[in-house]
Amino acid sequence: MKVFDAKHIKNIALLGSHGSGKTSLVETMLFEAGLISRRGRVEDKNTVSDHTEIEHERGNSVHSTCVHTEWRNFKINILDTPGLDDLVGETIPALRVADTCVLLLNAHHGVEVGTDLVWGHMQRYDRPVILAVNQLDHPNSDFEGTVAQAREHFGPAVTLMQYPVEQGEGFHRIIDLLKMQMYVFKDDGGKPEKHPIPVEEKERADALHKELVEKAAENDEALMERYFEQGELSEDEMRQGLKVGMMQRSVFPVFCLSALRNMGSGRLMGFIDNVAPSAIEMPAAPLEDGGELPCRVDGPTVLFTFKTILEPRTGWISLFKVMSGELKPGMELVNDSTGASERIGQLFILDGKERKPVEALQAGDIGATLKLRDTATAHTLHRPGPKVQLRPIAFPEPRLRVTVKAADSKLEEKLHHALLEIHKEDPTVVLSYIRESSEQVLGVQGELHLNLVKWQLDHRYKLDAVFGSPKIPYRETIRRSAEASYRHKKQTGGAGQFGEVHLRIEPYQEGMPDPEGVSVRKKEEYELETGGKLVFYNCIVGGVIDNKFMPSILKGVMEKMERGPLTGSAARDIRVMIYDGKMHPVDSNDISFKIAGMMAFKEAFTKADPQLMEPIQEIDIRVPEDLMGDVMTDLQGRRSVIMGIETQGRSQVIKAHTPLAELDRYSTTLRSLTQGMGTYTEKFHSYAPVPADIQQRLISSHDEEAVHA
Ligand SMILES: Nc1nc2c(ncn2[C@@H]2O[C@H](COP(=O)(O)OP(=O)(O)OP(=O)(O)O)[C@@H](O)[C@H]2O)c(=O)[nH]1
Ligand SMILES: [Mg+2]
Repeated sequence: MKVFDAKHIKNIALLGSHGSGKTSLVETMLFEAGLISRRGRVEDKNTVSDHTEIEHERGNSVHSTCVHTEWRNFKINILDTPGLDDLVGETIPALRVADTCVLLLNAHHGVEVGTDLVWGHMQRYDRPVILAVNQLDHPNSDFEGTVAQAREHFGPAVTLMQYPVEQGEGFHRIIDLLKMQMYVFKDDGGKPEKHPIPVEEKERADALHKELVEKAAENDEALMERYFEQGELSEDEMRQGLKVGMMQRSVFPVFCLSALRNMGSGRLMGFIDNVAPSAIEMPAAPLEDGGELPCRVDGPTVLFTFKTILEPRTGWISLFKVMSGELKPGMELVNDSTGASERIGQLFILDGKERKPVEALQAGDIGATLKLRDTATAHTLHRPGPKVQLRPIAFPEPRLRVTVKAADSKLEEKLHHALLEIHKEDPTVVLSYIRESSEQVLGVQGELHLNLVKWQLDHRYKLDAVFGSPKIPYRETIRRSAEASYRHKKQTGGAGQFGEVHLRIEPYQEGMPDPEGVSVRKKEEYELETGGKLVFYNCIVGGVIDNKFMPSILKGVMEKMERGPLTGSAARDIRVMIYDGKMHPVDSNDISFKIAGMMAFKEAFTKADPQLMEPIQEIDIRVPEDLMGDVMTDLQGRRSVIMGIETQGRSQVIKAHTPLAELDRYSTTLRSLTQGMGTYTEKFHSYAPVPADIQQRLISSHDEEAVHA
């Protein structure tokens, strides 16, 4: 496999909504470059990029796949991303290592939900963008409509490089506004014939060419001057100006395609070669320590891993970008994230499922290696020596959380291990353990994503798992003070037990003065693991309870607070004053006073107007204006408090406070309410009292469960 020098390497990410034709375009680019002799089709399950079993089963991309093509002495590394929004965990790493984004627009759908959603992610990476309007052969193709929508969504940087002379069945001619030629394709596509622009297109082509020249000139003063002097720019001068414009993101060049009919990919690849920036032309990569790492061949060898794949027979495959220097097999590197030293064994480039060995990879290139000992995605590897750490990848927070356990509890360990492996491959599958409810919780991006995890567990790990909704971490507290006492007495043969505790409990607010009517001998404050505080006062006078039993009473109170009297949820923000009690010279011991403390607390709690508190989430929902009504109605049905609405671009962002208990699988509902247009983020905001009727329902169902446990 030839080693390409950094100047001749271009890294592109293919992005766009589901079904816009990215994988089909990859097939065409490989075929046009002569790297494959026959073009596969997604429907025939024989494309280079959609090569995994799940992709064949689903008929769409599930993973980001790395392939490369070669066009006129340039190597183009292509990252074919999945268009479905749930699979954003695959798209974001591709965005991170690509130097140019090629965003596909489907000519018969225009700018779709998926387009807008991926555009949102692209914005965070600030990469040059090429727009490719695909499916121009489709009967409902509407190039003008699509371009108009693109301008509405992405702004005036949208710049025509080409336009189709006709669309639909008859599509076979493209006017190129840089070269001012017409490309005429044969029915089966491939290499077009170049013709002069026909008379009937001349006026339009000239006008659009003029717009393009001005667009190219406006990014460079010298070019602008030359344009004013000559009224025209040469092709190379236009390319120069367009490159500057692309890197400044003031030019998003638009190309025409029919991936299915193999029309237009050659011109697109030519433009990528001549105009899109190579990695060494891109700004230096930011480091964690605030420094920068320029992409230079003569720099220190630094890799950034952006994908980790587990292959049954091979083991772990790490995909990386050479961020600086040169890489050769046998090199010893240090993983800056784990500290592990990693020896680079074989070096490959990946083309779908194929691995092609290479002798070396230069700065800017993308490659893979096997069996690294302790390296995962978004790790920095460098030569032993000073620390170099690139910024990690910011993966989105889960949008759907479910509990997961093995159907057969004997296989729990195996399930945990399997989920950790799935997480290593897809960092947006997040595993956590909730100690309070002893639940293993899986965080994913949505229902589809969850189904893919289920598919993996089933197909790859032969594991049957049970999924459910995580318990709501309610809290319990009190609204007024109450007193209670409890005598624990057991004197029926053997070691006796005796302990009597009298206590008062009160709601606790930060900064409140010490309690009245008792003499405080000792005060202890505890930050509770589950949130809030317990303030424990020893107000015993006359030694009625020996100090040595105080910790046991506290233990009893704390145990009862861990599993509160109402619904077994953790209690918080209570102060307890132990002000009286009784001991027995022989039978009093720690366990007696622990039980007496626990039971006295429980009794006082039920008399202190106990209140269940529920977690309130702060949610930001982004929806197109015309769909806001339905979303608002639905929110009101979820006991939400609308905190505000603001306009952001073409969307409305609703800010609301909603009980977590009302948000189970909300991402799914929001998708169906908004045909997939709506997205939302949520984070914990505060605790608030549960309404009385709901509190009653929760207490009864808890009691019910306790009866049947
Ligand atoms: N008519 C027409 N159909 C096309 C064209 N390109 C792709 N298709 C069809 O559109 C469907 C989706 O194509 P894919 O290449 O899988 O689209 P994708 O963007 O990779 O989809 P995801 O992987 O789900 O993101 C397939 O049935 C293709 O045959 C085109 O230029 N014209
Ligand atoms: Mg695809």
